[in-house]
Amino acid sequence: MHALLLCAVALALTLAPSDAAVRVFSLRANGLKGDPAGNPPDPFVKVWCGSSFGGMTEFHKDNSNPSWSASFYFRDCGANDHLTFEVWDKDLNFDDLLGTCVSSVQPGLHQNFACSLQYGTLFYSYEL
Ligand SMILES: [Ca+2]
Ligand SMILES: [Ca+2]
Repeated sequence: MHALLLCAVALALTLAPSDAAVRVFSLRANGLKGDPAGNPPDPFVKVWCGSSFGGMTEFHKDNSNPSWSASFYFRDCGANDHLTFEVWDKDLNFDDLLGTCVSSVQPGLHQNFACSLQYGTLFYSYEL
């Protein structure tokens, strides 16, 4: 019984948001550029908070205006750490980097944060 209770408490502590945890969600972009032949890109995004790599979104085929469903949770990332996004075009051999966005994490909920790329705009939301 006690062991079960301890497990439940440990789980609750693990899942509870803390002061140093960042959740990134609602990634989307518009106006992304594909190849010179005019084909749209197959975009996906890689996400970091500080030095922690959070992983990458799914990619969307032939889509200059994607909305990604993936969200990211950084357990040990807090105010003034850098959120970094790399937007990539998936290709057969070598993916192309379409742009990079870096911002400094601030407390609170931030929705539809916009970052201009060379071609197009990346939008994301995050909460600290
Ligand atoms: Ca390409
Ligand atoms: Ca491609």
